[in-house]
Amino acid sequence: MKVIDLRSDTVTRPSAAMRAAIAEAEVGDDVFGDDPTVNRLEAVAADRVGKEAAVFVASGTMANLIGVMTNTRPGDEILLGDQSHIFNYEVAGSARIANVQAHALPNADDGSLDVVAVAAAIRPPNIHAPRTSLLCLENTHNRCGGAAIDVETIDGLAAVAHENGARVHLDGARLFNAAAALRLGAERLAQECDTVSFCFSKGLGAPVGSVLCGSNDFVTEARRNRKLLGGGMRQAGILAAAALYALDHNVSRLEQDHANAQRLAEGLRDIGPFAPNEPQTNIVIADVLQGDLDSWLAAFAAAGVLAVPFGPARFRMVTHLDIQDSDIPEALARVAQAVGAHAAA
Ligand code: TLP
Repeated sequence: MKVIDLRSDTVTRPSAAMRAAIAEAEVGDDVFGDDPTVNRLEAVAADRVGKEAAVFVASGTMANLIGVMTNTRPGDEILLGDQSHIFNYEVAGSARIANVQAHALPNADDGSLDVVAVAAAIRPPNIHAPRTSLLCLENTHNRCGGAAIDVETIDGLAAVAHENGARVHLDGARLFNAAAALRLGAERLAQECDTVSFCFSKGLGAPVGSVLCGSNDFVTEARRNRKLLGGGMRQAGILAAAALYALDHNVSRLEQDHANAQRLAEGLRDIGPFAPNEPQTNIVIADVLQGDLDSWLAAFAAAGVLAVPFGPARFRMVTHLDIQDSDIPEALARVAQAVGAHAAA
């Protein structure tokens, strides 16, 4: 039985063509700035999001941590959503390593933050207070069901941060999914943000890697922080080649993942004891209305459908480029069978 792995869009395996690009990559020592493939990737990536420069890093977590470190000073405060990846899933790196204090504001269901709440949270200069130096946004928003946050909202939040002397970092791990859903360029979505990160290892199907983009001065300093974290890589061109291949071949197909997520959510709704979101991109989040989450996940897994828990009574399924259109009805049939077996028991 073929396992239909919907745990994340990180589970993809490099295609034969991507492996060929990796095998053929020209390489050098990137810490010396000598790797031509990394240099090309950084230039292409910066251009794709409309920034002057980019630095290639190992992961989305590292990109965000270096983003926070480079945009702040120890003892500063950052504002971010209480559902954000940085606040929930990055092992408190911003507290432990960047030495900043996180002030979490409630994310709305659509992944946005309230502009009035952001303005109110930015502290005026005062000898007692930390400096609020950075606002972190996320698009698409993972825990808010892959929500694509519209450009007016991003621009409005960035404007309020800038008016009050704070910078803006955008965690764009799935920025190209947001761009596809909103039918806008990724560079437009990131335009008012000072720095933006995005990942090649999620919807784009590369095995490793993310980039952190911003001004030339920012990226020069970010490279120092990458070295500090042990993230200076040597013949990283073999990884950059996969990322370049992903940008060339796997961006234009993201809408297919979004259509599959919609079909998956509709099917789950019809099956019964689950209340899924209406996915805008490739992430389906479903509340479990009856029965126990762990038992459902175990029953799905026994039927060859993998999902992850995403709250006490909630699971997540993510579509990606290793999920064929025909896998969706098959996954739904298996889930329906598991539900039928549960009802009969
Ligand atoms: N998210 C992973 C898990 O950590 C939850 C996933 O499967 O979705 N920003 C966002 C918005 C992310 O969703 C992720 C990964 C990251 C940053 C971190 O990227 P990595 O895993 O490369 O460190």
